[in-house]
Amino acid sequence: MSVPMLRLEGELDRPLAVTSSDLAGLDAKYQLDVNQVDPKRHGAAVRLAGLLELVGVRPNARFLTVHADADDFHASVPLPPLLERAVLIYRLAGGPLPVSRGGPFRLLIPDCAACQTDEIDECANVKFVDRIELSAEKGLDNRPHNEAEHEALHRR
Ligand SMILES: Nc1nc2c(c(=O)[nH]1)N[C@H]1C(S)=C(S)[C@@H](COP(=O)(O)O)O[C@H]1N2
Ligand SMILES: [Mo]
Repeated sequence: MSVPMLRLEGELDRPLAVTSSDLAGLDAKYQLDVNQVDPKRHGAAVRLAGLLELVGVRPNARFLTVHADADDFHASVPLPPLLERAVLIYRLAGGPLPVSRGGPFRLLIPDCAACQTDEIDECANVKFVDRIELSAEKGLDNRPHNEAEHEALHRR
């Protein structure tokens, strides 16, 4: 089985693809158990800020787009609030984060707004993340626009 990779691309000094081992190798100051920021969730996580330090965000990057090509779900949000608090969950109990938990890589923005109430809402907690893209302008975003779309998404 091939090792899952997460690609970091766009307005970066050093675009890169990382594995969960690479994430585990990031400085201890960036590591946490997601339980510390959301008591309902479990798993090893790394602060997005630490991950982005590795690739060097260019000064013109203002948006961060999280892509799940697996199910064609994408969210594009302003970078500064994400840099402050978002984390990426990448392991559970020493193994890969299961797909049932949004693995192998899942973004989590602690204390985000309820679905569809703000630009940074629960819907932006993208599961099955395979690419993170930095850009000057807002990128691809197909989060649900209304309750009907939202319900349809949760039924899939
Ligand atoms: N890849 C992917 N990520 C996704 C979704 C999705 O359909 N596909 N749904 C989003 C929506 S609308 C919500 S509200 C949250 C729900 O995550 P939770 O069940 O872990 O709270 O996941 C988000 N992440
Ligand atoms: Mo949502």
